[in-house]
Amino acid sequence: MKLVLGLGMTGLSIVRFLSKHNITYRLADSRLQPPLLTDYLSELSIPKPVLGGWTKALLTDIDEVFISPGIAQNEPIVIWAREKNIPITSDIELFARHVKAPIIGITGSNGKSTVTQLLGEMIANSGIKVAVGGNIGNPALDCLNDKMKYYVLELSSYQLDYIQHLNLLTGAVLNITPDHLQRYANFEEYTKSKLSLYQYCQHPVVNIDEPLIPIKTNATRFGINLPEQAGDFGTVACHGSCFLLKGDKVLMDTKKIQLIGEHNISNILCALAIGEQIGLDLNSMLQTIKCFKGLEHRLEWVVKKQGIDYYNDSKATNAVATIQALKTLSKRHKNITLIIGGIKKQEDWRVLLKHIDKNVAHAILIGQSAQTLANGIHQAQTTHASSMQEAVALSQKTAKTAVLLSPACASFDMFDNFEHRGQVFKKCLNYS
Ligand code: UMA
Ligand code: ADP
Repeated sequence: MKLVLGLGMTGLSIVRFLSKHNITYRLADSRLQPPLLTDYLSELSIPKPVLGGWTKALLTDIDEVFISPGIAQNEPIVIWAREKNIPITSDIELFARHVKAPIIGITGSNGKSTVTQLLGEMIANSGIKVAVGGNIGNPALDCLNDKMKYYVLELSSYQLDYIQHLNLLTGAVLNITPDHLQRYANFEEYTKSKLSLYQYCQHPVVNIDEPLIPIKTNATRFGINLPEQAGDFGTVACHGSCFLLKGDKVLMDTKKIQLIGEHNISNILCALAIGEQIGLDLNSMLQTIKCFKGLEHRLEWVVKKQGIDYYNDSKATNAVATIQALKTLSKRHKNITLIIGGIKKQEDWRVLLKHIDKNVAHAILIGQSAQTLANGIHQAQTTHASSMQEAVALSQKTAKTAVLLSPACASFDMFDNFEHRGQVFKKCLNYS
């Protein structure tokens, strides 16, 4: 019998799959009210899930554990299963055992969802059936469909940690900067987790701007600077404009791109490099890039009200993402009003604080980390707000040019998740 751990999105997708294939399972979640309990009970109902604290008895008669990514490797249940030599497998590996079409894997600390979505749209716009899933919010097993010719999967480090076997046609690690360090002994372990994606890749795609990524000789390469080799994707600045390049061939003026920021140019180059790997037509990919507006909650321009531009970057849950947002917007707006704060990750904020002092006129501080931020910000004015409503109202009174919600933090102290936080922000602006 299989043991399925976790009744969130992943757990539900696993039990749906097992039950469709008449594979018997036991389902357990350490929470008394797991988020998808009602969905499970209305869809499958038996076997009844085992809820609350885990015991060793859960492993009786189990030959394989399918684990949800939110469950850390140091949880006793994981240790007990390893002691009994019971294999622990992710939903991604189970998916890969059954899939018929090639898989493309995308990981990295920031930009995964943007690249996964853009690449998916590039493939779909070439008239090829493709499914986009994984950590982006659509469990891989729910995407399985024999009509698909490709799968583009966003893979988190949590998912990669529970994979032993996977065959990726191609894939990329976009970048590696501190994130989720509460789950790892140190940054080196987190880096190893991200780089493990390349163990499974037939045709690696690498970001030559990321020093932590070893450059393999058979890799397709991309980077912000002038390409070094004919097959590399890069850019060149010329007479005040910037152009996407493949080798020395000019592909497109970046003015035609709707996404903003150098980080998004890097994301676009990665999608182009992978698209090229799988033989997509360059012109068709460039057309998709021109039309791509980006995903909600990622440096998303929301509205202009009384001369002030409002941006929702709720998905910025670490310092690097907020730094990129400030770097990008400071080229368009002076004296930014920043709404920032939440649950701080285990990361160094010194560079972030410097960027705030340099580019922000007024920082409105929310959530658990408000006081830490207040202690570290010296040039910008700071005000505490106890809710998003209060933060937005304050921003409307004091903003000079632009208001940016870019929290640099996880959202769970005040919201269900980053989507909820972004939606509340937009609702406060009467825009949702
Ligand atoms: N949990 C328990 N007890 C359990 C099982 C889970 O307390 O028995 C807790 C976990 O510790 C975690 C939470 O429940 O805090 C959710 O974990 P989960 O593994 O049940 O999550 P799922 O609903 O299955 O969603 C997961 C991904 N979540 C995580 O990795 C935490 C989703 O990514 C992903 O979209 C989904 O699978 C489909 O593949 C979310 C995420 O935040 C968006 N990912 C992290 C990120 O992007 O930074 C890695
Ligand atoms: P992920 O899926 O890795 O979290 P997203 O595409 O959802 O990535 O973007 C998350 C946050 O990171 C957003 O604030 C976005 O503006 C920022 N971001 C996107 N791409 C990059 C990048 N290449 N480098 C740094 N930050 C990025």
